Formats: sequence, C-alpha cells, structure tokens
Amino acid sequence: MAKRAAAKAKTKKTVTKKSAAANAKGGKGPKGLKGPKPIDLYYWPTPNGFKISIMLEECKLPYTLMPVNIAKGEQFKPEFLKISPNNRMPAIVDPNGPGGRPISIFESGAILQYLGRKTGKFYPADERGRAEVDQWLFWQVGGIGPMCGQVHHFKNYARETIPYAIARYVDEVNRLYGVMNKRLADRAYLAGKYSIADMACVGWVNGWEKQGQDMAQFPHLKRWLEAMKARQAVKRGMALGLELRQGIDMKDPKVQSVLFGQRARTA
Ligand SMILES: N[C@@H](CCC(=O)N[C@@H](CS)C(=O)NCC(=O)O)C(=O)O
Repeated sequence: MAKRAAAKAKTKKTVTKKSAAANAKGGKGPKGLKGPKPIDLYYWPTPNGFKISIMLEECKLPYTLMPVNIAKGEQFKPEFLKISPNNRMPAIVDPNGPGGRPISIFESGAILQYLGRKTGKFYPADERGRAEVDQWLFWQVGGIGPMCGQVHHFKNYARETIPYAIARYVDEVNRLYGVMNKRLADRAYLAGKYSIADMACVGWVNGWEKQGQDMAQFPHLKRWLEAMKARQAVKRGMALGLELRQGIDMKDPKVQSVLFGQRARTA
C-alpha cells in the first residue's frame, strides 16, 4: 500500500537529490542493482524535516526528495495520508524495509530510531546507551520541538498579537534551553556521543533569535550549536530544499488558512 501511495505521489512532484550520498555504494539492491534503492523522503524544509535530511546525509543513505508543500495543503492529500495519517511531514518509505519489503514510517522520532537501527549509526545498540539517546530524543519530540513551534506561531506568524501566549512560550523555551545548556556543560553531545538526539534538536535551536532567546545566556548550548553547524552533513541536511520555500509568505491569508485555519478532517 505504501509503495502504491509513494508511486502516486511521485508522479506529482519529485526532485531527485544527487549528492555524494545518493551515489554511494551500499551493497546490492533486490534486483541485483548496485547500491540500495533510495528511500523516499516526504519533506518540507522546516526543523522537523531537517532531522531526517541530516540523518540520511550523515548515514550516506541514498534518498529521493518528495516535497510536501504544507503551505499549499499537500499534507492532506489522500495518497500522503496513507503514509502519514497525522497529515504531517516528515515521513519516509523505505523500499528495502524489514524482510526486503517496503515500509512507511511517520513521526520524526520513529524515523530516526528506524534509520539508526537500520544502519547501526548514531543510535547505540546497547540498552544503556540507547536509553540515554531515547530520553533526549523524546525530550525533543515532546518538549522543545512543540514549544519552539508555539513561539514561532505566536511571535512570528499569528495575525493577532497575544502577549500572554508569546510570554508563556518564550519563557518555556528559555527554560528548555537552560535544561539543554546544563546537560551540555560536561559532555560534547546530549547523550555523550553524537547521536540522533542531537540531530533532532539542531534545527530548532538554530532558530533561537526568532524564538526571542539570547544565546549569550547559554554558553554550552552555543558551543554545541556551533559544533553541530560545522558538520558537513548537518549543513547539507539543513540546506535541503530551502529554495522550495522561497516566496512563501507565512502571513498570506491563504497560507494561514491552510496551516492555522480550521483543520481538514482526515477521516
Ligand atoms: N511530531 C511530528 C511533528 C511534525 C510536524 O509538526 N510537521 C509540521 C511541519 S514542521 C507539518 O507537517 N505541519 C503541517 C500541518 O500542520 O498541517 C514529528 O516529529 O514528525
């Protein structure tokens, strides 16, 4: 089912990214082709999308970019909902899933864990190491991600200015930055070694100015952000598809009604 949905979506709008990663050799594909079949990456250039583009680049996994223009409402298309029933990107379809069959996955945390297990990279195999990564990954997905999202919404995009909402979310993000800063005081990365937990956070922390934060308050977090942004795969991951977003005005009433209006029913 996922395969059919992916094929349908492809006919609409496909951009193939030919990077060093896409050309990397990685064993034999199912039909004896050299290298694995690319993973379809359903994506829009936002901090949630960057998590997966960074991981794919870090692992040098070949992938095909499948843009999901969330400003136009492409996340509500029935073919996309078969892959991502929560009408949100990112999502992936891996043609070389478990048992050699395709698998589709939505939710960025689940995708990162899947890719970590698949490649054995950036996600430790031992239980103690894995639990360390999982804590910070879930902290990102359930904490700093949604809170930063609310700041961006109320501070930068909402047509109505609601000082209470702005202050509430700016303060909460400030608290979360403090938690991360403290964690990074005595280790280079969130779980000690560089991992999928760091990849999950970088796109969000990179937006600190728009979130009303002052990086001078968080020296360890600042050092971490600089180290993250110096990585070539992070640079490539956070540059992926930026051109697609050009010319989109988040204050345009049409865009606002798609993203922040009455939400489409998916059932
Ligand atoms: N918990 C989800 C969040 C994904 C998410 O919120 N994606 C946003 C873009 S950053 C989206 O697709 N929004 C479309 C919409 O709100 O309709 C994840 O981590 O994958």
